[in-house]
Amino acid sequence: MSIEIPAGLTDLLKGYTVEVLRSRPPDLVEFAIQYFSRLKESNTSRPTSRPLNLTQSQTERKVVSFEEDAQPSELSADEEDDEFSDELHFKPPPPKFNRRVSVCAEAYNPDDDVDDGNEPRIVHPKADQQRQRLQEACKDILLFKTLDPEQFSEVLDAMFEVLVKPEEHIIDQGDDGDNFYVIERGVYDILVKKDGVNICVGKYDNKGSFGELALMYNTPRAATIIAKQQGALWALDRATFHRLIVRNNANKRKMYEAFVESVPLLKSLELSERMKIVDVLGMKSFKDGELIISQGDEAHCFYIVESGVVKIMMKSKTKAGPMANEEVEIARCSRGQYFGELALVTNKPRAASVYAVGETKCLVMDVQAFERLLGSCKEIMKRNIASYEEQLVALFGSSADLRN
Ligand code: 1OR
Ligand code: 1OR
Repeated sequence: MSIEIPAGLTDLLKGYTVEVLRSRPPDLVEFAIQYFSRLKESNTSRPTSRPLNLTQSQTERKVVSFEEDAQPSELSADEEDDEFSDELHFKPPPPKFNRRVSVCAEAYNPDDDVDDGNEPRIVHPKADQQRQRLQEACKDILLFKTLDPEQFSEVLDAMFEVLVKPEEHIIDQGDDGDNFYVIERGVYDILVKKDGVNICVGKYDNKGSFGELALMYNTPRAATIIAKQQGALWALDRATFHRLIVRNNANKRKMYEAFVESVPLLKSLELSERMKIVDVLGMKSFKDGELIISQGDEAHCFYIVESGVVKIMMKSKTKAGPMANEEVEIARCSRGQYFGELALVTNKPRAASVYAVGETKCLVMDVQAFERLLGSCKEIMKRNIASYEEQLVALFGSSADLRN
């Protein structure tokens, strides 16, 4: 007896499987309901009966993969049909599902998650100029700092450009996570619901990244992100973020667990809180004499010295005479000590400059992570800041005006 496979069944299941591999949904059944409902909607509005690629018609935002001078990249129907067996995929961006599906709030343990080397690679081809812009936008992204060059290149390959309009919601609190975003340009408000009301708790101003938490911990989006003007973002799909960034966190935790435990400032935190800090930390190396913080600059990061030494230098802006603007060394920090907190706590420009003394490595945290994760350490920082004031007077006399 032969069983006839209905026409279209293979394609149908293949399309669904590809979407599952790409989006790694926490609930396969709920995802299937969404996928096939959309397929049905799409088939009633489209004449073609090709298997649905959710991204072709469903993305709400304008996604730009190529500039006018980009190389042609359209796939032939055959190539597209072949995508399941191919190692390298040229894909349109993944969908944004607006409806919440159930979310597993279990703590993610990167140690349990091993790369079998068989997962598909997603590539959005880019023109040279476009890739340069992408590289520029990603050069200071802390989450990418611990990737090796090959992994970083894979991340860049997989990213796709998203143009946004004023008041557009990039992320809504409570949704499932689809992408991680790096800002190329634009201002974005961060809103968090308190007693049912959205409160603006911060903003991104033409730099930074967001959307990592839901993808890292498989939790609903923790905040709403709204574009305040026209802007451009680079998005990284959930599956690639998972494969390259989340898996890398297992190594990061192993490397930094003991060190972070030894940092006096972080002593009062639970182990799980310290691990969350490690997950979002970046590591930066500085050469002897390199400027790490410049007095008067706007502040974006907080630092902990991992190895080497930094010196803190301050200059007076108001002192007249030959000593005006001359930098004076006021302190040094070594392994386990932190700096760069003052401007973040006081919301003022950097009060001093900081330079590396010899080869120095620092752990770096962005201001949003600082606010989110170090709230309970702020009292300790504030006590130390009070002692800066006393030392300021002791070092320069009560009339010294070294602040900006
Ligand atoms: P996500 O995937 O949860 C929303 O989607 C994103 O907003 C989140 O990842 C972070 O990247 C970003 N609390 C939570 N998420 C924040 C916060 C934040 N700031 C930015 N995001 N807080 C504000 C800190 C200035 C704490 C609010 C209590
Ligand atoms: P920031 O964000 O202002 C410069 O960037 C950093 O230098 C500052 O945070 C502190 O982390 C660090 N006064 C001001 N900043 C200090 C001081 C300081 N010591 C370290 N920083 N002191 C008083 C100056 C006479 C303390 C001197 C021991």
